[in-house]
Amino acid sequence: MASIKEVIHCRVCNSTNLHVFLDLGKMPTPNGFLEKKELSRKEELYPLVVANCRDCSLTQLKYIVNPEIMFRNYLYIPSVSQTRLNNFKQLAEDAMKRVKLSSDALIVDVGSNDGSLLTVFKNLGYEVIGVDPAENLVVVAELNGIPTKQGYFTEEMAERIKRSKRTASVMFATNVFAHVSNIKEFLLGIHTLLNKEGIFISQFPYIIDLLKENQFDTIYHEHLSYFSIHSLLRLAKETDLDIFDIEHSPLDGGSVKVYWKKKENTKLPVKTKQIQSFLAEEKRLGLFTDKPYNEFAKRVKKLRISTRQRMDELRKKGKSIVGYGAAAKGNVMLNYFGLGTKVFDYIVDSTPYKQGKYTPGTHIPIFAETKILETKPDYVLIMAWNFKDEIIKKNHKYSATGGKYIVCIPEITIL
Ligand code: JHZ
Ligand code: ZN
Repeated sequence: MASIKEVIHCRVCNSTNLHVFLDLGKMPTPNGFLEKKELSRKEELYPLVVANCRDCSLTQLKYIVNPEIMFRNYLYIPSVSQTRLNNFKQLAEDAMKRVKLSSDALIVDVGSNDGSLLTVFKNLGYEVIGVDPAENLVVVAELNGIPTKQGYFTEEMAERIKRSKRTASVMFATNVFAHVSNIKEFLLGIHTLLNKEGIFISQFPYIIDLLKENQFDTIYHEHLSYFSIHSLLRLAKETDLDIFDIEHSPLDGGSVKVYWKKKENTKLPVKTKQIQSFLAEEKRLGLFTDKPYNEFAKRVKKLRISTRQRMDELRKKGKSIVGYGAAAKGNVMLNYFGLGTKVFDYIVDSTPYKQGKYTPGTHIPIFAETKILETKPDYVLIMAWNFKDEIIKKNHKYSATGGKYIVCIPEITIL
């Protein structure tokens, strides 16, 4: 595959009626952190352009980057964020309430990263298997005691796991669905590997929250799709899977948990009322019209201007500013706003693999979190705004010495 491909047909309904509503410009991939020796090399930049399908309401990227460039060596891990680990624990408990697991039940996580979610099940004595394309993380997961298949989840991979083990009672894909180009094949794989009474839980940021809260920074090359429930149900229709429940969660600024089962499993009731209420809200907000997307784009452009102005003012007053959380979303914000080393002295991040590296495109150095108390900057801009509460709580000593926080989603605000 070439390094970049234009999307002409909607991933869900095949329509060509795609309406581009926001162009965030060309930028490096959001987890393309650099070593010091790489700083002088020219970075590869890719267009970041997003469109909504007028026929099925799927929001999607207009250009997709070859996944091998983004995922083979991956620096993001979930286990450094307690909020995310708590979510995994809740997801596991939720699954166990919904399916009665026998002692030989198999649990599969697709996009299993360092194995954090499966560890919950492993500690309860269940057999687990992870699937992940990142070679470096497969090594980490195996060291954590989580058997992991390296590669992308396809029907063929599902067959292989089924043949070597058995079918799965519970399957997960948390923050993975959006990353998959051939989503129909992915769901075929789920159908192949899931057992008759099993459930599949997918969790991902919800388009409604993204639009309402100006979360433009969750739009990046790794996220090919931004699902509405309408688009998801349309997708489900083409498979032998049913969506039987949907729940909203506050994670990552607003996510949905979507519960799937095999059509042949009639024991699990479909929560039609609950599903209908999501559909009604999407209709009410006009997701099939261009309006909410165009209005969002307008607000995002304004946010760019207001944030740059605010940062400029602070720097002119001689204030020091650092960033908190070298998140993928943080890199989108920095690149789109055009904020680099003139504004930020450094960024801190709890991920050991990111420390000592530099942010893609903007080349800001990344340090361990302890640096904040060592240098006591005037302002800390929380780029991982989805973990704002966890970060502020953990750094109470910084606030106690007069340090101030800034967030720029949904609006630029000094807390
Ligand atoms: P976080 C990644 O996005 C990429 P990112 C991916 N595409 C996706 O969808 C989401 O994850 C799920 C740091 N941190 O999780 C850790 C601290 O330093 O919002 C992370 O680098 N101290 C798979 O990268 C970053 O912030 C802390 O106390 O936007 C948060 O990144 C905490 C809580 C976090 O995902
Ligand atoms: Zn469509």
